[in-house]
Amino acid sequence: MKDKKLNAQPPEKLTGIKLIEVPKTAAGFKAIQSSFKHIIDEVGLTKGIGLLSKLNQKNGFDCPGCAWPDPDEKRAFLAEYCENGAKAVAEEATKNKVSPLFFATHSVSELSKLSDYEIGKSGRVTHPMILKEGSDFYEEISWNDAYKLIGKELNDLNSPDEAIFYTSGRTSNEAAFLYQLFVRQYGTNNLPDCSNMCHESSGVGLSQTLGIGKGSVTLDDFNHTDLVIVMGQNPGTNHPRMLSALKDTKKNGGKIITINPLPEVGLMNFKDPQNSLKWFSGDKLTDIFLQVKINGDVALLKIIMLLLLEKEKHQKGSIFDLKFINDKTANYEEFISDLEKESIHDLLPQTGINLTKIQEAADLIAEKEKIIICWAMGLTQHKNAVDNIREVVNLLLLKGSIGKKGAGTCPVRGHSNVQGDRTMGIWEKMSDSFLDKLEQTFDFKAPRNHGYDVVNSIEAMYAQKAKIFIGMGGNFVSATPDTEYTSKALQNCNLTVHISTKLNRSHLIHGKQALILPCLGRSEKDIQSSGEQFVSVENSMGIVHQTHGHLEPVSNEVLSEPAIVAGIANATLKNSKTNWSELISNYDLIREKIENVIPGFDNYNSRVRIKGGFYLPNNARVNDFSPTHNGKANFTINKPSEIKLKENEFIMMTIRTHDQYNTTIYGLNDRYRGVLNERRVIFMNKNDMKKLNLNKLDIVNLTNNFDNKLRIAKKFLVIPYNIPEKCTATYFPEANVLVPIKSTAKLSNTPASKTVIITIKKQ
Ligand SMILES: Nc1nc2c(c(=O)[nH]1)N[C@H]1C(S)=C(S)[C@@H](COP(=O)(O)OP(=O)(O)OC[C@H]3O[C@@H](n4cnc5c(=O)[nH]c(N)nc54)[C@H](O)[C@@H]3O)O[C@H]1N2
Ligand SMILES: Nc1nc2c(c(=O)[nH]1)N[C@H]1C(S)=C(S)[C@@H](COP(=O)(O)OP(=O)(O)OC[C@H]3O[C@@H](n4cnc5c(=O)[nH]c(N)nc54)[C@H](O)[C@@H]3O)O[C@H]1N2
Ligand SMILES: [Mo]
Repeated sequence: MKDKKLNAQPPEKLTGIKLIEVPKTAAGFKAIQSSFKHIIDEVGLTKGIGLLSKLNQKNGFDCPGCAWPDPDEKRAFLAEYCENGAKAVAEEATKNKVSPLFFATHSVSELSKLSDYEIGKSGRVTHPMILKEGSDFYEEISWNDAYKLIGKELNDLNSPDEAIFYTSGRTSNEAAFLYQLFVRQYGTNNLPDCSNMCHESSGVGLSQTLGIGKGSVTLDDFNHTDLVIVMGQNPGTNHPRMLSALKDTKKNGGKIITINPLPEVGLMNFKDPQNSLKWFSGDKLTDIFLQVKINGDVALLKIIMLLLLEKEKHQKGSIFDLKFINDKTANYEEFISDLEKESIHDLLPQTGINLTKIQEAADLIAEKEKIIICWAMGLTQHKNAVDNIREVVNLLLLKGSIGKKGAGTCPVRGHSNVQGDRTMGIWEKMSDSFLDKLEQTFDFKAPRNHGYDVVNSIEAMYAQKAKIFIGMGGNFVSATPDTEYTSKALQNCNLTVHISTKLNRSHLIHGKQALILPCLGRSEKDIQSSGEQFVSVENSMGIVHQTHGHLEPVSNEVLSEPAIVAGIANATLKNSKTNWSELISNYDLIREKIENVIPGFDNYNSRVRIKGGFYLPNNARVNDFSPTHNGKANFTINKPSEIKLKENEFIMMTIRTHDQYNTTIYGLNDRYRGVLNERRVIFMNKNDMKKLNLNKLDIVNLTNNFDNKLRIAKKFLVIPYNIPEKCTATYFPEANVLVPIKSTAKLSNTPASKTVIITIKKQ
């Protein structure tokens, strides 16, 4: 086919915006209403209620929505779910099917012109499909032929390092373990994952300072804490069940400080939808709201710590936990002398907050001993993201708020098993001790060179150094930065393969040949030769537990993720000493191997059968910092933001609406921000609008000029909003075209998708 035009970006089309008042509270009755609407539309009422009753129950399946943990003991009577969990489930269990007939009647180029909302609503892929070289239509292919093609193409490469194996964070422990094992037996560490774009900065910052890349708190800590500081996170939308934990904090007398450029509705006020008596009252959650400018967090934390230091100097030991600092930490003196070089006056403009307000927060922090700090993408997706995380740790260390009840670090993870996938070895730079164990257990030589992360993978495909892309879940082209560049990179490949539940844009922006391999979702039954299987996942607080689907699979042709990995491995690896077919006959056998390789999984098969699962070891939780280079918790020296905006420039953060799951668009509303039926919007401060002569709902084009390359996103509607001056917000994936591939966080290489420098022009 000549001149096949594929659209890597969502269409530049407006959908009919309606603005409503920003609601005062989150959740409540509206949330129940919205859950049921999505369930009924996608799944039907009877099947839908059955589904919700199994969601996050101990005998049910884990919500594919987020990685927030379930209560250890008490679970909600009807169901432990939230509005957005219900939407996630509805999306997966949808009645709509993408069958071979669908593909025969819809060309790839035609599908690429649809919006992501429309593509996703097409439904679940039911059969393995191939797009042959030069064709514009996917056709059915047998599983065997698909495996053979992958095996042949992989074996034809000059080096295994020319293949890339991406993972999105929904993949179970069992599937992830087999996948990385296959990839390493094949001969590469090219295992990028969505974490590279997500909490990589947390992993780097926490490992350096505390010796573990994961958070230290448990859910119960929220019942015992004096103070929770929530930074750069919008739990009302992205982790709604976290609001129940925050409500418990308040009930027990704890306080909440929120640090965010936006007064996100869910965090400010919350009505618990699980508690009908509360539907009409509502709880005030945030006690002090610090409306920080985008990327002003290091400056803000430094001011807070300077204010604390002032008090501490009056009376030694009154504010800082000197015993903890002496016994457990290193670099305190260096840290303090660096802090003293900073001036509140110079730092203040970066925060955009008045000093009295910050003083109020510092006074509250000063008097508290048990502090939890929670954060998500608002801290991790900046150029100095690792500094953000380390500065959070500095504050906790000063207060001795780590390794004790009611205190610690809480990076709130995204995908429901993103943390587990890392534990299983999905990482381009796993430690030698992990690789040694893997080699011993499976009798092979594992590659030791570090592999490509997400950004390196895109650059390698663009430069044609990598030629095959295989995605275990996810939607690479829409989730990654610099959409046009990345789409070129994928189109350079000989073969692109996606193991997916639902149709998405990455199936349409393809290599010379492309495969879609449809897999079972969380909610579906997984039957292998020894009978029905379950899989396991690890949540944001390090609890490993089982998840067990109950629905009939969407078609007889879809396979489980472990079965697909085994199929590819059998067709690719000539000399593997692993019996792949046997491993997938009974997932207990996979778990036995995991137990051999990974610390903390002793008696995996029996402990995973205990209702509620088991905790993995966590050194920071017990104040053991031996895994750091000096065996201590480390204070670090971090720099405030270096961004200097020119007169006509703005800083843009790319965020999620209330109606999307990353690149999966559930609907076109962002109810909590008062926007209905439109995604192409830019939130701006009224004063900035005035300076640019812009009115509400004017249409503008956005440009970014990083590295002297012009990137344009056209047709966005201006919305006046409560956001600091010079700061703006748009939604991804629409705005991803503006995120420069080379603009990444130092040390973690995470795309800086919350600090995009743009200019704004009226159309
Ligand atoms: N329903 C639903 N649930 C989800 C997801 C979803 O898309 N939909 N995605 C999942 C995934 S993978 C993830 S990683 C998480 C994401 O969860 P979040 O991190 O909550 O998601 P974002 O929409 O990126 O929101 C970032 C928040 O940080 C704030 N922010 C931006 N820049 C700054 C800054 O410089 N400083 C501060 N202090 N704040 C800032 C924004 O205003 C916003 O409130 O959610 C997970 N759960
Ligand atoms: N500009 C900007 N870009 C961002 C972000 C941002 O805040 N701003 N956030 C980043 C973050 S935090 C993340 S985590 C990434 C997310 O990046 P990804 O994880 O790559 O993207 P998702 O949209 O979560 O992937 C959705 C697809 O996964 C497939 N899928 C769903 N469930 C399953 C399953 O059970 N098995 C399999 N095999 N496939 C399944 C479906 O086909 C669906 O279309 O995006 C990043 N991109
Ligand atoms: Mo994420």
